[in-house]
Amino acid sequence: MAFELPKLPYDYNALEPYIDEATMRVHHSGHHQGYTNGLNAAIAGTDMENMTIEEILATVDPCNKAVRNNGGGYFNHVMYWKIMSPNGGGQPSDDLAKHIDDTFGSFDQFKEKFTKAGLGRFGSGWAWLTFECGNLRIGSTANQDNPLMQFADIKGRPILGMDVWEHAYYLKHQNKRGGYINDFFNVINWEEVDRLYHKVK
Ligand code: MN3
Repeated sequence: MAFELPKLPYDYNALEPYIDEATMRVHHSGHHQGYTNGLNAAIAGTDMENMTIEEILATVDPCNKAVRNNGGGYFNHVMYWKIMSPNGGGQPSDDLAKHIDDTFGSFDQFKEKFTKAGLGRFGSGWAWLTFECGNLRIGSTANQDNPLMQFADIKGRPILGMDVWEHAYYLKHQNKRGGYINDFFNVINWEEVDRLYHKVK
């Protein structure tokens, strides 16, 4: 069964002024559609047609660049749209908030470390917050790799992913990735992050 580009859970302009409409439009209808098409083409006629995207990523051969890049791109962006919201921002609550405080010291220290992970990824990639074996971890991956892949730079179940490709911010922020990351924090949908946290706990 072919993978489909999911509809955005809000309008293209809904994350203004933090994420601009033009970026959202080309990012979703252009880039994400491209990964979706590329994934479907790459798995056509293989056993992967009957697998979930999580199963595909957990077993993909690192040298299978078509599935690695397009499958990663498909999954990463499905998560990205969901973990942003026009009603986002603020901070997590309850046990996730406590877990973040216990692990990183405070929410501000978490934000600082997550920001560093995004700024420190040279070229294109993603910053991640993962949860596995009771531990929260921050890290980053190159290109469209993600923590479900066996060979990723950070492992675990992703519960928050931030796109740091230039296509995610260049129209509004040009070369200022830090400005985008700051804006991203104003739209993080902590309810969804919390759902993913409890789903894998
Ligand atoms: Mn992207």
